[in-house]
Formats: sequence, C-alpha cells, structure tokens
Amino acid sequence: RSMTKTLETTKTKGADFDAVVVGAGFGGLYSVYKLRNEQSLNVKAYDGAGDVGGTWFWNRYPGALSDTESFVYRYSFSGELLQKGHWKNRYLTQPEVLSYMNEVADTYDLRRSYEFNTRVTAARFNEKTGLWHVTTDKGQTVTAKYLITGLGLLSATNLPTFKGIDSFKGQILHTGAWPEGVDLKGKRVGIIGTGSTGTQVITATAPIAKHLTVFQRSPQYVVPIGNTPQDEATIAAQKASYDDIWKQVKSSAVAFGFEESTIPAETATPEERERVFEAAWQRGGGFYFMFGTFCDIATSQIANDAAADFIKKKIRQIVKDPETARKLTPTDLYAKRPLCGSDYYGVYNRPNVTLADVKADPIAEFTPTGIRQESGAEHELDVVIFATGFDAVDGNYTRMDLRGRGGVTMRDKWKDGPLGYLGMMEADFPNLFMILGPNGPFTNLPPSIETQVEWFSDTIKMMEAKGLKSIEPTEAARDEWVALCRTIADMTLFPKADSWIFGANIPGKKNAVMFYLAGLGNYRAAIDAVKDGGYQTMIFN
Ligand code: N01
Repeated sequence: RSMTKTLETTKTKGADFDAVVVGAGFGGLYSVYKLRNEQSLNVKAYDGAGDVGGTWFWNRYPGALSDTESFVYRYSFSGELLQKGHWKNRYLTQPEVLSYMNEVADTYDLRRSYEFNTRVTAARFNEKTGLWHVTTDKGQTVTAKYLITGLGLLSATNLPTFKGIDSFKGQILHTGAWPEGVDLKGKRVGIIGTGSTGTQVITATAPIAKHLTVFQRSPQYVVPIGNTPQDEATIAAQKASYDDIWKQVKSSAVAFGFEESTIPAETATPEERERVFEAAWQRGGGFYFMFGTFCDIATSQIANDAAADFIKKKIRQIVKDPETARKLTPTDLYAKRPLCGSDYYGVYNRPNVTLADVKADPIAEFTPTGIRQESGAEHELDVVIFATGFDAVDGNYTRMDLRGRGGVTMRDKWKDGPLGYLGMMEADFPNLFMILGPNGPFTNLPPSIETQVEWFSDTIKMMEAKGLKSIEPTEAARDEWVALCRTIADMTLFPKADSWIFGANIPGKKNAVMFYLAGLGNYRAAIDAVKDGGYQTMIFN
C-alpha cells in the first residue's frame, strides 16, 4: 500500500483513512486543511487533474476570468493569508486564481495528501463495516469513515453532439477541458455558446482570430464587467477592512462584497431607474447590476423589464448594424444568468466577426471544413470551441457510481431531479458531505464553500468527540428542505428562464430546483440552527 502512505495515523478502527476528499478545488483543499491540519484526521485526497485548482485547473480558455472582485474571490479563514494576497486588477484572471490556489496548497502543505491524475469512479457505503469504499480509475480501493466530495458545481462538461462532427478535420475544443498550447492567432474560429464562458472567449478571441463566427442559440443580457487596475492604496484599504468585509459578505445574499439594494425598481421613477442603471453600467459587474441596483429585479416582472429595456437600449446604441443588433437582443427575461464582459456587444462591430443565429437557422451538420446551417450557409473553420457549459450541480454525482445504504445509487435517488439536505447531505448516504451539493446557496462561491466545509468539519469534530459512527439526515428533513428551496425559487423569476440553474440546458434533465435562493446570510442561519439545535433532523448511529 505504498501509494496510500500518509503522515497521520487513522483513528477509525478497521479503515485505511478517516476521510477521503475528492477534488482539489476551493472545497477539497479547504477540507484537507480543516480535517487534517486542524483535527489531525488521516485524510486521503484525489483529483483527476495533474495538480490543484479544480475549475481553475481546467478552464484555461482565453479570457477566463472570475467575475467576483479580487478582494473577495479568496478564502477568508486566515488573516495572514488575506494580508499576503496580491493582485493588480479588480478581477482575477484564471492564471492568477490558479497561482493563488497553488500558494494556499504550498502554505498548508496540502499536496502531500493528494493523489493527482486519479479519478474516483465509485464510492459505496458498506453497511457491515460502516465505511465508505472508494475506488479510483487506477483500480485502487480504499476505505474511510467520511466521504467529502468537492466535485465542482460546474465541471461535468456538456458536449452536445452534432451530425458529422467526426468528419470535421479541424480542432474541437471544450472550454472546460482546455489543453495547453492552443494558439488561435490567425485562425478561423467558431464558438458555440454565449453564456459566461462564451462571452469571455468571444471577447478574447475576436482581436486575435483571422475570423470569428459566433453560433448563438440565445441572445444574452451582458453588462460591462468594469475590469480596471487597482492601485496599492485601494488594495491596502481593502486589506485593512477585511473583518468588516467578511462580516458583510457572510450576511449578504450573493456574497459579492457589495451592499445589495433595498430599493424596489417597481416604485422608482423612470428617471431614477435610468440614473441607477447607468451608474451600474459605468461601475461594472454582473451581479451588481442585478442585485446592487434595485432589490426586485429577480422577483418583479416590472423591475425585470426595466433592467432588460435598459440593456436592450445599450445594445442598439453599441451595435452599428441594426440586423446584428436585432439578433443580439434577448426577448426573454433578464434572469438566465447575470452576465458581464468587456465590451461584449462592441465585438460585433468588428469586420472579422460574424454572428450566426442558430435558433432561427440551426446547425445542420459539421462538414470536413466547417459548419453548415440548415439554410445552407457554410462557415469554414479551423477550430470549433464548445462553450456549451456543464451538466451542473448534480451531473458529477450521477455520473459517478455513488451508492448509499442498501446499494441505492445517487442516480436513482435523483432520477426526478437532485434533492439533498442543506446543500451537503442526502438521506441513506451516511457520513457523505457534498460541497456545493444540490439545493445549496447561489453566490460568489468561496464564501459558500467555506461555510459548508466549516459546518461539516464542526459536525465531524462533534462526532469524533462523542464517538459516533454515522450521521445522515432523515428523509422528512430532506423533503422539507427541498420543498423550502422550491418555495423560495418560485418567489423569483429564475425558474421562468431556461438555464443550467434549473438543469434546463441538458436535454432530458428535469426542471428541478438546484439552489437555495434565499442568500448566504439566511443559509448560514439555517445550517447553524441545525447544528446549534443538536442535529434534531439527523439520524445517528
Ligand atoms: O455555460 P452556460 P457557461 N447548440 O450553460 C449554449 C460560471 N462561469 O460555461 O442559452 C447551441 O451558461 C447555450 O445556449 P442557450 C457561471 O456561473 C463564470 O457559459 O442554452 N448552443 C449557452 O449559450 C456560469 O453561469 C464565469 O440557448 C448551445 C451556452 O452554450 C456557469 O459557469 C466564467 C448548445 C452555455 O452556457 C456556466 O457558464 C465562466 C447547443 N446544442 C463560467 N448547448 C465568470 O466568473 C448549449 N449551448 C465570469
């Protein structure tokens, strides 16, 4: 068993390890830190990638950037780490986030618990031993008491199939599995997909490609991101106020580091709306535009229309060709995703950019030299980039062979849509803690990840202190949580827009609620109430 050697000794009788952690993203790394560095548990961790980073390891496409501001796109748990933070601009690029995560891994010596380039393919709870049996693609099986899955909210890639795709002689890439050494300079590039990822690749590729063809299925509302350099004084001021910043972030709804508006657009005058939207347009930020301007954009049709109309007017002003502007203008709610980008609409004024509307004129097939639309329009391409998103939230759980009590699979449990308790647990899956599991918060992710990891680390600490074997939620508690998430979601406009937030992007996936949409502050209160109330909703063994 040389491959499984660790420095710690296992406390759980008869097990190889106390805990297995899957994933080396924000969630997995922090779990190793909490369980191993703080509680001295023997932890074994895996990641399919060659190194730490998770989402940020794989998403190396041109233009990849976090749309959360630099000062709050990081861990909050260590003051020292916060003070060491360094950045140049208001937002972090993918290489910057990745280098931050590497620094964290180095600082806390986290890598030594990992086996990289190793995917967990199956995890089965054995009722006789009370342990998880975890199998990897290297054919190894280890046992552990706790199973922590930091599989990523958005990492199971969605690669739609098209007729003739195998005949295409050029290169096909997915943004979520971007290989090293791709050079798009001087190439004829096609991009399918115009979500957060698509808009970033489009703006980054247009200036370097010989020609760029955007295959757009749904037009998008994209506001400016406002990525400006940040001077030392601003950064120093942010660092000096971290105590207040995190207090605000953790009690807010979306955790983006700005005060959410409490003013409804419904009752604001047209002049006031115009003034507030214009100021937000100048300020930049996708979540800011949706949640920092007025408090009812995600809940009131009137407010939503006002925001949508403002963005539509901007599209008409920016895009010179009226036909292109028409194609770029959304006709649905402003509730699909709060997108932002750097002069996204301006890209379509470039002579080397073509917009192909594949809703009106769908992709008929790939040919050896490119893509043909149903009308017969042909696009000659050297590279096709799929920015088609992910089988989000539960995709990774249903793709893995994950079995709880009685051999029940997660795939079966969630066949009518993902369930889950507190965004972390599931009935019949003892001692399984899912980071960003279904029906968890919808926010800037690091603060939600920390919230969850801290909650289950405390829970594990309590169990170890009391000598408890296992914990799992009752089905009733689980059902109640899922119903609560549905009720909250139905108070918003989000379910009315087709997006990955409700699984609408994957053919055949049910329109299920996947998030707790009442915000991080309320979420923290809800999960703390379970802990502080003595875990009344759980079954212990
Ligand atoms: O994925 P998406 P994403 N034919 O599912 C289109 C985070 N993120 O990778 O709208 C043609 O949002 C699809 O069209 P439609 C962020 O949370 C953050 O962009 O379904 N088109 C859509 O345009 C984000 O929300 C950052 O009609 C097809 C696109 O592909 C999440 O990741 C950056 C198609 C998929 O959009 C996911 O974003 C990047 C088909 N068969 C990502 N199938 C930042 O922090 C799909 N599409 C800034």
